[in-house]
Amino acid sequence: MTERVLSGIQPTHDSFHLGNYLGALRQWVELQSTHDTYYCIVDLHALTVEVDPALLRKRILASAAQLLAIGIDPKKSTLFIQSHVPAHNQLGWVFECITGFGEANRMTQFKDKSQKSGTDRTVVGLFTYPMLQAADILLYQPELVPVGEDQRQHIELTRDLAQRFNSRFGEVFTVPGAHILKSTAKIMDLQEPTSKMSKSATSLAGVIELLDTPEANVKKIKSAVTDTGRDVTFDEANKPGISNLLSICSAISGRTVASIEADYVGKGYGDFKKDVAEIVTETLRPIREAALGYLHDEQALLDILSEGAQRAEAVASKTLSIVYKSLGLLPRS
Ligand code: ATP
Ligand code: LTN
Repeated sequence: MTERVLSGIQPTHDSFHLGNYLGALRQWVELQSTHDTYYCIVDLHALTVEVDPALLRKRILASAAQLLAIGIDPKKSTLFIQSHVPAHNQLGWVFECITGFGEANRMTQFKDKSQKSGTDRTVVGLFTYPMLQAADILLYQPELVPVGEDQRQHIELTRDLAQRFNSRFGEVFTVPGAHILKSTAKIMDLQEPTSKMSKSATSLAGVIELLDTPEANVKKIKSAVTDTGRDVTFDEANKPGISNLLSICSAISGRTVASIEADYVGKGYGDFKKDVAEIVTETLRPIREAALGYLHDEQALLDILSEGAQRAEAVASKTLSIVYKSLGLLPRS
C-alpha cells in the first residue's frame, strides 16, 4: 500500500519564507508523486499568537495560495484547514490527558517562545500546542511527517504518545517518523546566520519571503551578513553566513557544495552573492506570480479547501471513533 504523509504549516505571517520552502514545503511537493499526502493549514495553532481576525483570514487564504503555487496539487494531495475538521481538537484533548505535565514542560519550542513573551503573556494553548500537533498527525496514520529540524522534538513526542496509547489501549496508531532533509533542515537568517530563518524574527531584513518582490529579495541577499575572509568555502563554525548561502544555493541548484565552491576560487563574496540572488529570485518569481493569481479567485480557493476538508474528515472521524471506543467511551446510540 502507498505510504501516507501528513504535515502542517501555521498561517501566522503574510508570507512563507525560504526556510519553510527548502526545509519542508519542497519535500511536500516531491512526496506527492510517491505517497498519499495530507497537508494541513494549522489555523488553530495560529491562535497561540495574538490574533487580528481580518489579518488571520487573509493569511489563511495566502497560505493556501502559496501551497498551490509551489506545486501542491489538490488532485494528488488532500489540502485542508485544521479548523474544518473538529476531530483535531477532539483527539488533542485525549492526548492532553495522556501527556505528563513535566513532559510537556520540556518542549523547547514552548520554553523558547514563553521565555520571549513572559509568563503573563504566554497562553495555555502554547503549552498544549504539541498535543494538538500530535492529533493533527496521528488522526491520519501517516508513516512520514516532512518538517524542518526545529520540529524534531514535537515529532518525538507524537511518537511517544502513539506508542503510549497503543500499549495502554490497544494498537490504534501508526507510529510515524520525521522526514528531515539534513542539508536544508535549518536555513539561517541572512542577517543573523546563527539563528534560524523565522517568520517571527524581530526584523525581516534577513528573511527571504516567497511573496516579496524579486527586487526586495535581491537587496536582502546582497546585504546578507558575511564573514571575515574572502573565500567562498563551507565552514559552519567560522563562516556561518557564507555556509548558509552555500546551503541555499546547493539546495536550489541541486549541485554539491564542493562544486559551487570550485566556481568561486579566486573570486570574492560579491560575485557569489550576486549569483545566489539571481538563482533564488528566479526560483521564487513564478511562485509569487502563481500565488497572486490564486488569490484573485477566493471562491476557487475555498472550494479546493472544502473538498480537502471533506476527504480529511472521512479519515479523521474513523480514527477518532476507534480511539473513543478503545478508551471505553460509549457511542451515541
Ligand atoms: P516561527 O519561527 O514563527 O515558529 P516558522 O517560520 O518556524 O515559524 P512554521 O509554520 O513553524 O514556521 O514552520 C513550517 C515548517 O517550516 C516546519 O516544518 C518547520 O520545521 C520548517 N521551517 C521553519 N523554519 C525553517 C528554517 N529556518 N529552516 C528549515 N526549515 C524551517
Ligand atoms: N508546529 C509545526 C506546525 C504543525 C505541524 C503539524 C507540522 C502543526 N501541526 C503537524 C507537521 C505536522 C511547526 O511547523 N511549527
